[in-house]
Amino acid sequence: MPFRLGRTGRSLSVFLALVLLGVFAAPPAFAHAYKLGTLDIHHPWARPAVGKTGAVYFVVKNSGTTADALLRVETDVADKAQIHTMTMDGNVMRMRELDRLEIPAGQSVAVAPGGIHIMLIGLKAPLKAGDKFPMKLVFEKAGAVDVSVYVQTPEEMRKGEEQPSGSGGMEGMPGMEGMH
Ligand SMILES: [Cu+2]
Repeated sequence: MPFRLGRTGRSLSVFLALVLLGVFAAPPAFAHAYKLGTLDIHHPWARPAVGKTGAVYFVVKNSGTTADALLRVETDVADKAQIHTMTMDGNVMRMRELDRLEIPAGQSVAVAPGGIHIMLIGLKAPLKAGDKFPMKLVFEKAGAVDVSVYVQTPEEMRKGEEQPSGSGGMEGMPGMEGMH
C-alpha cells in the first residue's frame, strides 16, 4: 500500500473495506444508467455551457419487442428543452426540432454529439463541469423517468467510455451492474 497506517490507519482501513464492499454505492462519474420498462437510459450528460444554450446527450436502448418514442424532455435549468436533429448542409450546420424521437424495438438510439441532441434553450445559469442537474424524460409507452445529467467535457466523457481491455460495450463497463 502506498500510504502508511498511522493513527488514522484503522479508520482508513475500515473506510477502504466499506468501499470495497460497495457500501458507498456512489456511481463513478463516468457511468450511470436508468431502467424504465424495456428501456435503458445510459449516462445522460451535458457539455459545460456559459451561454444561453446547452446540449444533453444519452443513449436509449429498447430491449422490448415494441417501439417506443421519446415525446418530451423537462428540466428546470432552462426555459425550454427540445429534441433536435443536426445535419450539415454544405458547411452550414442546421438544427431542426423533432416532435418525437422513435426508439425502435431491439435497437439503441444515440443522442450524441454531432447528431440528435437535447437542446437546452434559455439556460438560467452556466453549466459547470462537475455539476449535475435533474431532467425528466417522457416516453410514449414506458412513461416518465427522472434522470441526473452530469456536466462534463466531451474529453472526460470519452475517457469514461474507454475500456482498459478494449472490449468496449456498455455491458462490460465497470460499475454498471445494479445501477439501473
Ligand atoms: Cu440544437
